[in-house]
Amino acid sequence: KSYRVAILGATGAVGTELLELLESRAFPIAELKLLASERSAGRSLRFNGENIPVEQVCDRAFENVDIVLASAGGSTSKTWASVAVEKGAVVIDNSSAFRMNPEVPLVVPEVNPQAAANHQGIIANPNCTTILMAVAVWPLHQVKPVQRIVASTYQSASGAGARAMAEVKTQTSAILQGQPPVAEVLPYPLAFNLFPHNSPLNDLGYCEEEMKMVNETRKIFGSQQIRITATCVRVPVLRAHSEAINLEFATPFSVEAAKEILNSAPGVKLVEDWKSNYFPMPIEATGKDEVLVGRIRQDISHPCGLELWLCGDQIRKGAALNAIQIAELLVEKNLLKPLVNSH
Ligand code: A2P
Ligand code: 11C
Repeated sequence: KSYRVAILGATGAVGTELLELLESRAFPIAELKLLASERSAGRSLRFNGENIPVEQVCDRAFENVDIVLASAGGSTSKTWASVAVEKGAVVIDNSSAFRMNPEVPLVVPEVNPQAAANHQGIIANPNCTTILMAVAVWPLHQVKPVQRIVASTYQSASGAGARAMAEVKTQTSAILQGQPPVAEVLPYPLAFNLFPHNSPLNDLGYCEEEMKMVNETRKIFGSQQIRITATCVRVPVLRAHSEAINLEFATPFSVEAAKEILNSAPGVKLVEDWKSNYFPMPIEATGKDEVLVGRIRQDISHPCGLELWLCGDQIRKGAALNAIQIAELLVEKNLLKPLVNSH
C-alpha cells in the first residue's frame, strides 16, 4: 500500500529534510504534494529524480491527501491543520501549535509510540531540544525514574530556520572581512557570539523554549512529577543542537550501568573516548539519525546525580526524522484513520 503525502513548508529547512528522508527511507508514496507560501509558488523541488512543483497552500490542496507533514510555523499550522483533518488527512505537525492540547498525542517513537494510537487527526512532533533530551533520558528513566533534570542547551541556527542559517554564514564572512555583522532574521549577531534563546519570557523569567523542555518532556514521559529546569542558548553552530544534562535519581545510578543502557538504547549512539577527550560534537551529529551521547559521569555534587552531554541533528531527529518515524509508525500500526471524536 502507498500513501498520498503533502509537505506543508516544503521549501524550509525542515521541509527540505522531510523530502530527503521520504526518498532515502523509501516511504511508500503514491503522490507527493509540496506546499508553501505564495513566495514559493512556481518553484519546483527534486524528489526521486523528478521535479515536483511547489504549490501555494489552499483548501483544495488537502483534498485526497492521507498524511500531511507540516513544518511551516505555528500560525500556518493553526490555519491549515483543521482544514486538512476535515478533508480526511492525518497531520503530523512540527510546530508548537497543538503540542500541549490534551487531545493531541506528542510523540517520540523511541519513547511513547503507543500515544500515537489515540490521535484525533493531529499528532504533534515535539520541540527539537525536547526530542533529543527525551531520546537520551528515557532509557535511563525506564530503569530508575529520574526525579529532577537540569538542562543547558547550545542550540544551532537551524532552529530558527533556513534564513537564520544563511544569516550566520553571511555574518561570519562579513566579520572576517572587517565588516559589521547584520542581524535581520535573528535578534542579534550570532557569528562569533551567542545569546539566550530569544523566545518570549514568562513572569518567572523562563523563555518559551525552556518551558517547552519542561512541559513537553513531562507529557511525553507521562509524568508530571519530574522536576525540570532549563537554560536555552543559541550558539553559532549551523544545524546540530548540544545539551548538557544533569539527572537526579532517588538512589545512585552507576556510570557503568548508564553506559550499558545507553549503548543499546534505540536512537542513541554512545560516543566517548576519555583518553583523547573525544565526545559528541555538533559537526559529527550533523546528518546523523542518532542522538550522540557521551561524557557520562557521576555528579560530584550529588550522590544520586549523573551528568551527560549530547548532540543531535536539530533538523533530522530534532524535527524531520522524528516526523517521518511517526508517519512510519502510523503506517505500520494501521493508524491512519483518526478515531471518531466522541465530543
Ligand atoms: P516559503 O519558502 O514560501 O516562505 P523555515 O523554517 O526554514 O524558515 O521554513 C518555513 C517554511 O514554512 C517554508 O517552506 C515557508 O514557505 C513556509 N511558510 C511560511 N509561512 C507560510 C505561510 N503563511 N503559508 C504557507 N507556508 C508558509
Ligand atoms: C530553536 N527549538 O532551536 C527551537 C525552534 O518549538 O518547534 C523550534 C521551536 C519549536 O529555536
